[in-house]
Amino acid sequence: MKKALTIAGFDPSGGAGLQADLKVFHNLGVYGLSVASSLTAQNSQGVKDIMPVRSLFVRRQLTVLLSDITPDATKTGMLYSEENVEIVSHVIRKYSLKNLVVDPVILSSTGRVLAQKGVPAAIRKRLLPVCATVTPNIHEASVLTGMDIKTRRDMEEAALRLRDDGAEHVIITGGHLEKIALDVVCDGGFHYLESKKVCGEFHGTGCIFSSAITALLAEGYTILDAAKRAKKFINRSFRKSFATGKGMRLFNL
Ligand code: PXL
Repeated sequence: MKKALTIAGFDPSGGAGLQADLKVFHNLGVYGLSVASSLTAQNSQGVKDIMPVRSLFVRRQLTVLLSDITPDATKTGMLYSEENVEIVSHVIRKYSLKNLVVDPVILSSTGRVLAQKGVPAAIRKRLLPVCATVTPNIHEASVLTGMDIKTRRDMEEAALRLRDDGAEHVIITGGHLEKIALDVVCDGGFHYLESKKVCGEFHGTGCIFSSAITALLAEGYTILDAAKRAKKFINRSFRKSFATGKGMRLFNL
């Protein structure tokens, strides 16, 4: 059985973060391991509070787990503090973790800041050089690069800049050009994944996309095939989402 590890935030609504990642891993037939880098108080209407897990305890969770079990792929989600980015990057190098997917979580869908100020720069410096792919949405890619991304050409330029930081592949998601949801995959050249734009407010889309890629890498798919399959997975998931609270729709994976 292949194993995938998520290092991310705890979401009591189950729509994003660790809970969503574990559901995706299970759905795709991969055994899920998980390390909490932050706790949140949130519901379908948004994130109300955040408690970062102390970086030394993030390290402890990781080293105890990794001294026993080696994941076939790993993803990072909401790390929240610069210290957590540093510690996670250190452990990833120490254990030579392969197939690393970095989801640079910076803002929630409702606009709450999910990363302290130094986190974007720390992600670029510490995590991009060791990742197989980074999966920012347009907003995250704008914050990471300092660009104002509006067009397909801007997405390509941002992807090249993140590749210059050492990311083997860059996948920028959610370029809503007219009726199309466009993802740009960059491995030096460019590949375009297009699908119809889905209406509605969803919680956890980015987490689900990146954890699907992580599970598929654990199973041995290439990044491009994993991205194509993850896009299909998220489109199936939209159809299975439901409005159970007063706010955004949650994915019932
Ligand atoms: O979707 C970004 C995200 C990631 N991780 C956690 C979250 C959110 C958004 O709310 O709560 C834990």
